[in-house]
Amino acid sequence: MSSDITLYTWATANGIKASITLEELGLSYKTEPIDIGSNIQKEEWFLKINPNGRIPALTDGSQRVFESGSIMLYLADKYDTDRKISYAPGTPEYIEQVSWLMFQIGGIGPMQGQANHFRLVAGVRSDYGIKRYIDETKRLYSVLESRLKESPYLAGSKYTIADIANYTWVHRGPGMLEFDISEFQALKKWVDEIGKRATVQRGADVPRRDQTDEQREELFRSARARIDGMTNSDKH
Ligand SMILES: N[C@@H](CCC(=O)N[C@@H](CS)C(=O)NCC(=O)O)C(=O)O
Repeated sequence: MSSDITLYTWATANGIKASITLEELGLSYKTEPIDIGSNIQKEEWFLKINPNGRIPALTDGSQRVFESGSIMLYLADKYDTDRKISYAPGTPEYIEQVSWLMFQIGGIGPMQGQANHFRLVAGVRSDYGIKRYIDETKRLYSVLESRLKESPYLAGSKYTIADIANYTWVHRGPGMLEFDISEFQALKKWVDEIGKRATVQRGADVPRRDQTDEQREELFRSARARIDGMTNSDKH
């Protein structure tokens, strides 16, 4: 379907939620790469699209949409008229879908984001911070595990934007944070299945970065080694 959509993004867990949703809906869109390492997201022109200075953000004609969760809801409400990846507003499944979407936005995103920060990018080593946020990430994964033991997808019998939002964080988490996803069997099955979708693979590669999985893993390994090489700075 043709559209007037421009997606401002970078291939991170939050960024690819938007591109995977666009791919699932078969919408055409322009991609504006925002290299967050160069702080383009803090430039004046970009703050007019997302006042929070983060990716992803989207414009659809004169409409701006920021926050990955609102982008997903916007696209589903406006373009998913066949209900391919969403439930209709007003149905019990819609509420379930929004609940699991918000679970990711308010739980997995911030907690796993802090775990990534302390384990891979912090300027100091805090064993307390590492443990606190990895433990909380795993607790949140156990909530997903319980749900996926009773339901094939988070909102019910259909794959929806709630699955996409949680998937983009879960598929990388264990590798970055060094824990075994096999601890969560139902979650592993769900991740493996979603990862096979061609739409997900296309959306996860927006904007295209010439980086293999091995190169990415090596970056994570050396980032962890840098933290491991520091002295723990927690005061007891
Ligand atoms: N709650 C926001 C979080 C967005 C976010 O944290 N984006 C990160 C990339 S995953 C970012 O732009 N980081 C750069 C920065 O903080 O300046 C959302 O879901 O869209």
